[in-house]
Amino acid sequence: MKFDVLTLFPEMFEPIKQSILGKAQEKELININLINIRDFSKDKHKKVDDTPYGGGAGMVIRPDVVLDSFNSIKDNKNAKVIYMSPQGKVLDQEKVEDLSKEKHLILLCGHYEGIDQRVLDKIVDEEISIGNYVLTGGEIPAMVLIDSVSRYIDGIINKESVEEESFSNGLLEYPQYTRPEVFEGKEVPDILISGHHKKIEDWRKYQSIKNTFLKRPDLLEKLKLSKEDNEILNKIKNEVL
Ligand code: 4GX
Repeated sequence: MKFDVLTLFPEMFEPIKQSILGKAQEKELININLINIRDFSKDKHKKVDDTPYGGGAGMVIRPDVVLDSFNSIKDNKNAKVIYMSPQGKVLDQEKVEDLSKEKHLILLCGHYEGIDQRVLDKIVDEEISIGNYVLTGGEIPAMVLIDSVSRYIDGIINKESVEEESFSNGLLEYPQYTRPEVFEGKEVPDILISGHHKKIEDWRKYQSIKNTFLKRPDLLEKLKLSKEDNEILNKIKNEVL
């Protein structure tokens, strides 16, 4: 999968060169190409923005510079172009999984008061927000999108992890434990040491449903639980209420 990122601040993308995404790039499972929009300024001072027509605070990025940076990407006609913006639909796990099926994403990061609408109308396929709060630019949202989408690409993390993770089945995760068996007087739950796989599986399912009910009841409302899981939920409700 190829990600081209159009940004005025390519240096902000150091974090996604580390850890799992760093290894994925070494193995060429993903290719993250950073394009500095400023390189396409024709101005002698490398200026890319100007004051908004109609007045008001801040600066707006010029459409010509953005279009030239976009046109430098080869095969851009077959890519999906995403503008990171608080005006977009909020990214969720379903959207992440859909995007992971694309071969080529171009992520456009705005800064200041945004980008001239005319170039957005010309090149953007989709606006995506990472949440209902205002950031200083689209770079962190672009990294969030790349990170979440990359988890679905074969070979980056193991399949079981993708499937077991929070949200993939719509439920929160069960609690995890490792050595030592006793920590500050607190023991690991007996079942996990029993070696009884079926009982462990049932305990984990119970804990997942309980965690979701207690911490994120909003998630449970949208979920269609199986008859079995619903019975577990009713049992949990009787115990805690
Ligand atoms: N999820 N921002 C984009 C520039 C901007 C200004 C006005 C459109 C209109 C954000 C978010 C986000 C801040 C990135 C403003 N774009 N992006 N930037 N939340 O807050 O994606």
